[in-house]
Amino acid sequence: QNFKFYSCCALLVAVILAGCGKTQKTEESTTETASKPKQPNVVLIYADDLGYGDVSAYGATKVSTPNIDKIANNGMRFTNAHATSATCTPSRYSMLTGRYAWRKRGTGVARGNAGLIIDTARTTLATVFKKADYATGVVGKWHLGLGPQEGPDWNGEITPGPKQLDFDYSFLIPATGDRVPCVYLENDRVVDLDPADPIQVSYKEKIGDEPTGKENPELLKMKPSHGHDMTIVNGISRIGYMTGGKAARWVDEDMADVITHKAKKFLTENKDNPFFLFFSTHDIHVPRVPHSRFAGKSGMGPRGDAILQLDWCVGEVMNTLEELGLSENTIVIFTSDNGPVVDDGYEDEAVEKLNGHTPAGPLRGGKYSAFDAGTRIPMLIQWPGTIQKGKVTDAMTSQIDFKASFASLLKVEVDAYDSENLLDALTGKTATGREYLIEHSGTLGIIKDGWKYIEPSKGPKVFAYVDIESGYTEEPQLYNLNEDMGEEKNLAAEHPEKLEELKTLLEEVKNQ
Ligand code: NG6
Ligand code: CA
Repeated sequence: QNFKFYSCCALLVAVILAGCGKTQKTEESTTETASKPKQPNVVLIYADDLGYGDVSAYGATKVSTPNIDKIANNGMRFTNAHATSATCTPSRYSMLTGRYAWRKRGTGVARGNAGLIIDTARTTLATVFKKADYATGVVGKWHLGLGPQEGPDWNGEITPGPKQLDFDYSFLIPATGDRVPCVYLENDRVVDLDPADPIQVSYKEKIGDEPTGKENPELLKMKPSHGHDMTIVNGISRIGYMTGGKAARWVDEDMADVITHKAKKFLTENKDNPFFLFFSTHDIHVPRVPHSRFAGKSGMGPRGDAILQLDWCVGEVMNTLEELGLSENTIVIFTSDNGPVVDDGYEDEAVEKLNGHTPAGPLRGGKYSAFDAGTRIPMLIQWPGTIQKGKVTDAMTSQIDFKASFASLLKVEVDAYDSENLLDALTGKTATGREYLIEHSGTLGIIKDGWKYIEPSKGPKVFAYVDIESGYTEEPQLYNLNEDMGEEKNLAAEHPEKLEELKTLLEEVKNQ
């Protein structure tokens, strides 16, 4: 009896002591907080193929994006922000590594069965956050290859991948919605794969006996307008052939829901520690097959509906941050990987139902193009308490600079390569951005002091399939963007000294 009493007392004392310890610890961390503020979380929302004119905050009137606009109202809108390239893979490669993709062969639009194209010896944007003890995650479109050089075996552990590049967690669309294999990967493995039905992928020849868009167009719910006539998955023919993995295949209509759910789950699970989430949406890339909640709602066909769906995804992420009490201490970046395209290979009425909408806004060209619409994209950054609400900046910035800028913010050392510390411009402290900026499409361009030079290159004037001006000419081009945002007047002949200056600078950057 006595023993029981004493042990009860002992337990009580222990509880009180532990309680004291806890109080003391809280006090300690309060003191710590006073000298060192809690590190901000970072959420990078990366839209796909979203143009400068596709968002109402950037002047779109035919389609409305209230959730995206809210970031502009609560934060800062960039009028002169750039993706590094006019297509997805090189843009992502440059943004994540801080190194221009055009410095390395094999960084063009990746096949769905390409090996990982980022050398795992390199540091990435995720490394910056890892070094600062953040939890790091990537959810959504990857398109940087996976596994060994010869490509992945989809039926086992697929490595190297995001993990080796310092992302703790990944949930991936391996390449694009229009490329096989049409399955999700979670942390190195295909989700819901039945080992009795292994996946095989080929980009060379048909494998297995599944119908293709070319042979069985009658089975399609959306027909290709160019390419995209290989294996049919969910009534849509894709680029590449696949067989097997039936239980693992995605349903395009559910894709936004699936990845948004995973993004929210990552936020919730990491609410108590600083985190970096790279949320890479599938919208508004082809095939545009939005959920029935959005289908038909924009009046602009699936492309407009996909914009509404994208806006919903953004709203879900923002609401989750709010519910978790994290909005105040989270930096949210919203931007796009390259410029807009209307018909990108499927008959989805994007052209017919455009309804006067201008995806590129006032810019010339579009996705794939050396003209500005190829890489000049919408970008919004919100950071309550640090970035002034509703601010608009014309600082010239590139997504390649995220790496050095966050390294500076978090005081960690990484190789910057081509990445510049633009922290002050990205947080609105200064309106001064980059001194010069490189644009990459099939050719290179350089912008400095409002002047833009495009290197001469061979190739078609217009990419006929997508009806986008390439910006390629065999003569050098020089534009004064301050006076001629639409790049209409080539001033190369009138300003030979400017031309020479930019050409020389571009050569220097190439040789760095
Ligand atoms: C092109 C595809 C296009 C799109 C693009 C990559 C055809 C005819 N066109 O080759 O549909 O997938 O590659 O887009 O196949 S990106 O945004 O991922 O760079
Ligand atoms: Ca893209």
